[in-house]
Amino acid sequence: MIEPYRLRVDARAEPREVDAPDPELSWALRSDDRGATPVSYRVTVRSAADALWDSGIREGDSTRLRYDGPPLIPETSYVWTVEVEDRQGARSRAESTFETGVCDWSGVVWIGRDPEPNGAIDATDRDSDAPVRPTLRTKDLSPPLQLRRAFATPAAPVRARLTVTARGLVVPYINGARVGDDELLPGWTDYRTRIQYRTFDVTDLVHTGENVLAAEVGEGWWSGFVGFDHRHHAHHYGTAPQLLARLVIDDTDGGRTVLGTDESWREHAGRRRWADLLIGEYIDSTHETPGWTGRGFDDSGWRPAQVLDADPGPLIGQRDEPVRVVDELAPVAVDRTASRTIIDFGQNLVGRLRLPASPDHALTVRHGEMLDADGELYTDNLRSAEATDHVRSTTPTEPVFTFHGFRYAELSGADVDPTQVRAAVLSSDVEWTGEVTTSSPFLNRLIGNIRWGQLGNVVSVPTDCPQRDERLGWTADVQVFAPTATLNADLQALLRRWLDDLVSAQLPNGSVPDVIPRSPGTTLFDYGAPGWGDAIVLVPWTLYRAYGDVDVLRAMFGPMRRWLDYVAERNPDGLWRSRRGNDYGDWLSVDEHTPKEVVATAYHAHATATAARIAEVLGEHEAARELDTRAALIRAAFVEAFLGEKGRVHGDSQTAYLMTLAWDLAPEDRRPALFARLVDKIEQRGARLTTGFHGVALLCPTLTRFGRPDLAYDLLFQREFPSWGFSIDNGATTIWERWDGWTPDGGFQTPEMNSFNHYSLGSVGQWIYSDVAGIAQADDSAGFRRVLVAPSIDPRLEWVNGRLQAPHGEITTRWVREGDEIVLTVTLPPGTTGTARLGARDAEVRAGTTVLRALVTEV
Ligand code: RAM
Repeated sequence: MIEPYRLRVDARAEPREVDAPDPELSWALRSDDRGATPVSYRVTVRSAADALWDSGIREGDSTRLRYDGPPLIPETSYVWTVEVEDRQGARSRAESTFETGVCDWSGVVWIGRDPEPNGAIDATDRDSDAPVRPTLRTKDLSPPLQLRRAFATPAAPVRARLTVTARGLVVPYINGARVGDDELLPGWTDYRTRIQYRTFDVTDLVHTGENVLAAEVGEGWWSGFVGFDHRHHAHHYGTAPQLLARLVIDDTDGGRTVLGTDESWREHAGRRRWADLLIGEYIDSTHETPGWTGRGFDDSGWRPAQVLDADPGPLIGQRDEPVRVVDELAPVAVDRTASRTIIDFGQNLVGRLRLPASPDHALTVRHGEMLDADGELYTDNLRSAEATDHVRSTTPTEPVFTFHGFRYAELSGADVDPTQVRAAVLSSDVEWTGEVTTSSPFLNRLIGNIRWGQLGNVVSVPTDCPQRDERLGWTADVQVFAPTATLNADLQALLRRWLDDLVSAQLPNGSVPDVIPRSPGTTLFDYGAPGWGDAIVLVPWTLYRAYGDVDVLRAMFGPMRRWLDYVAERNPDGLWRSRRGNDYGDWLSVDEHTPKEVVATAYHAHATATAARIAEVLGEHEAARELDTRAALIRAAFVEAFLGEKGRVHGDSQTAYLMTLAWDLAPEDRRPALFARLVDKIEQRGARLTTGFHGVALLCPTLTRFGRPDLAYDLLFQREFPSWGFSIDNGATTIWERWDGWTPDGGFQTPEMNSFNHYSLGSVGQWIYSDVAGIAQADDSAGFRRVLVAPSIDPRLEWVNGRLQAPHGEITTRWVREGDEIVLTVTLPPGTTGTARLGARDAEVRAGTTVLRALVTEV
């Protein structure tokens, strides 16, 4: 029997905000039967009242289907089922739910604080005896809003839904209880083109009689500090935060009450005195308004909220998993002096502290990734991000409208028990789908560092770094890391939503900005750069490969062609010499420079060839031919301009050879000489790399592909500078931005740009899946439908275990030494087939478990 599981609607589990008319329903398969083969499937959708749609029995082993029934009704709960039949005729069914989003916003408006300072409370009050002195930046921040509205219901509801969002960040409450556990809601999108809303089931929170709907609202990305543009620090989208909420109560008689944000709400500042993503949060419970989120609170002294915008604007249902607290860490070490306590959490992480009460004095918490030579907190690399919280509180508490990237926290100003402090880890709460564990603790640490880098840099948006005044959606960073990230976790929904922002940001001339969401305050990054702008082609391709998502290719095909045309029209001879935007090159390489026209032209060839493959997948044969021809011309121009007679590429850097080989830029007969030169260059340095953001992703895969996996492993296990191992031996628990972020001789690299949590150089994670664990797929397979399990066996490893929750089901691999043999075990889900390879031995693999053995001497 084949069992469907992991039911998804538009790549999310049980979403409540589906606003597409034809959501995609998908499922994975599992079975205990070897060779289990699905032969048909059938999907049904029903609402409480009606059976709505029955796909009928469909032949085949597909695990996804678009809804194609009568129009879905907004704000309705649906149950859907999928039934799968195997070859023996056995059937198995699974069931899940989804709800449709809101399309009628009448009566609901954006509300916020009355900007006039003549109301009952001066919103910008600053207490003269405040325990915390405002800084140049914090002096202009206003306290987050506390907004509330009481209402009465004659009877307990049969169904109640709260839909909520903010221009800013919101924490909603009903009758004193926090609604849901989303953090940083509604996440960061290009708010000018889309603002996500969330819907919560609040049936159990609404009671008969008096009820209170309340919310705290902070500035967030909307009006707080974003990035580092010194001409435009804050107020990128608006000047003050706003709330939009809609509560729908269905009663037993079929009646429906709708109430939302309007002028009947009241507002008052409370214990959060200021809050900003980059600066930090100040909590002072002497300003507490106890009980304000619940019933029986007298808000007559509060002033009316102001309607700030009657137009709901570009609202969309939340597309991806929300940010949540996904982990909590306790201190691993504490260093106390008379003036301060430094807590070490043992892990560079992203989040904020959960603090014990400090009723009498304000506790000041500073955050840093490293300690300096004197054992003090190192914060120079945060640039203008103050990353400082202040808390005077009668109860244990934590900030909610800020986050920090840190391993160490320095406490001062109040005496609290540091062992009671916890670090709450924030991340987009996606499913972690992949893992590799090995017999090498060192390699496991590297894998862990890559994973922690992803956790901290996928907080609603895929960012470069989470700590300094940057935290932007740099396109190249995600472009190079996505092949790793999409195996580690299911990022399909998140990256698709991010790509929507990328398309919105594309300029009319086709150029693609360097950071997405595009910063509305600056045009600094609008001019697409090689490897950065190419994300418009390469990220969709990665999503297709990882998840079999053809729709993303369809949606992105037009925009990606506009980008390629933009480059091609300005560089008709194929060499990308003109209009390279900020032209970063092989960013942060060491000791070797790759000429920027080489990087640019190589990327242009690669992106154009990839677009040709995309066209082929989409059945756009003519476009595919045209793009193929173009790619061939660019390659020919590359060879002509940059390939020397003696197997040299212009620049003679590792990255120059890697791009030429990995992207098939040179004719086949010239590749052996190029590869020999690459190997030579690496070996001459004693198996050391020089690659930057772009070259590094190609290093181990290219060495393996052309026959030197041993050298790839040498680089992987290298401990001397520059290497991943060097950072680990110097205490790294995440991937550093730069190979030389810290060295024994030079100390810290320039504080101008020195993040210790940047995932880009962690792109080797993809190779660890494919070639260390053997979790890979055939070149023309997508969504791991046809696997190619061919791990490279290396003497430094005794065993390796791999797991991937692929879209169709779970794949596991294991190889282990047993005496003079290597034993490879591959387990596949129903419907998945492929090849396993051990040395010269190939075996067909299919659903269930296959074991392959070879002598160590043969592999
Ligand atoms: C840095 C970012 C990012 C990189 C750009 C070019 O500021 O941190 O990693 O893509 O520069």
